[in-house]
Amino acid sequence: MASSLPSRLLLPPKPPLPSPPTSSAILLHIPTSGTHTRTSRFKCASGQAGFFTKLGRLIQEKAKSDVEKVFSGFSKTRDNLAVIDELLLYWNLSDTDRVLDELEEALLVADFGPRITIKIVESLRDDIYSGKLKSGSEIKDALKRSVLNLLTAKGLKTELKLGFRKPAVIMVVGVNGGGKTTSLGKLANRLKKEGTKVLLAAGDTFRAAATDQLEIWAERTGCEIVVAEKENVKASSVLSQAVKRGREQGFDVVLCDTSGRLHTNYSLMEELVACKKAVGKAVSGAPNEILQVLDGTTGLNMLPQAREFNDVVGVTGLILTKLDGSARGGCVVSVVDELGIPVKFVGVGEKLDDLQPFDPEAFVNAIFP
Ligand SMILES: Nc1nc2c(ncn2[C@@H]2O[C@H](COP(=O)(O)OP(=O)(O)OP(=O)(O)O)[C@@H](O)[C@H]2O)c(=O)[nH]1
Ligand SMILES: [Mg+2]
Repeated sequence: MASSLPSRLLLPPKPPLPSPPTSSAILLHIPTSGTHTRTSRFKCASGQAGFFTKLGRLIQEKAKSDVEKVFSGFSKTRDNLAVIDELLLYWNLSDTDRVLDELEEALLVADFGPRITIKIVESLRDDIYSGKLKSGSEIKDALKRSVLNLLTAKGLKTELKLGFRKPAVIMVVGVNGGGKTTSLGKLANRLKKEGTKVLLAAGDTFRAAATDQLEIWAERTGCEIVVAEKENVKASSVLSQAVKRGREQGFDVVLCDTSGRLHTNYSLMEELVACKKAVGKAVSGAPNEILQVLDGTTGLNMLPQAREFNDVVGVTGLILTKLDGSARGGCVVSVVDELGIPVKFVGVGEKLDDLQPFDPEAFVNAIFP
């Protein structure tokens, strides 16, 4: 049971509420260790151009410098798509139909989904026969451009939207075993590295082991955690307590873990609605983000899951996990195209740093080097 763990941080007594800021922009004091504090480079201003907007953007910009990592994560997909380079190397006009058939197959194998694959291949065919594309390398560039267009066409923003009220609240949801807790731990690590004061909330109250698992992440990332103090506590009450604590103790972000649930289980989906409401009652406007974790290895089966969660709680962003394993990266494109929900992060391993902000351009360059 979680309560026997020495690492567990029980809720400390409530400190007095912080006094309101005297100007529209205050510097955030981020505690480091002990009694020392350091001043964050972010300014917490009222309005959208404040701390959270900058934080979301900064984390996003970091993606560009992490391209190497994304490359390693997508190595399987790259191997699958390498055949395209061979095909295009020896391409000549008379061979077009055969080459495009094989290209179509490669995209399907990489989980681009039939609709998107046909869209891409037919547009290439038109451009080849109309003389717009005259060489293998031009075809490859056009292929990359059309994938990038699919990922960006709906104007979806991939950066975190954290609003402007502290604490920002992020709920992580999804079916069992997709990688919610791991992604939440990795996200805590990223936010912490940016000087953010992060509180974890152990909202998976179904299994004691779930709390233990999150406590390990709290230790690894140096974040505080709120857990249920006894058995049979409702998830909504743990989350509400955590968000209140976050508000009272000046946390910047509260990350809420939730239990895995099948999208077809009505009562469990209703529980998620209760969690969302409880969080919103504790801090108005919360949750700022509801991130659904989708297991990349399930391929296109993830689509109905995402649709259902989105219908019930309104998903604001996706985290696609396990893209380092046997996942096929084309599913990223299918998900964005079919659901119109932005992918905000991709999971490319089990280590602390293996959560990458999703950058469409870096992604396209990673899978079609
Ligand atoms: N290779 C790889 N493994 C991952 C990734 N993300 C999570 N995992 C692994 O997937 C397994 C399940 O991860 P969890 O974080 O426990 O998943 P969960 O969604 O919280 O599971 P439940 O709480 O049981 O619903 C663990 O073994 C993780 O280490 C990833 O990006 N890559
Ligand atoms: Mg979990």
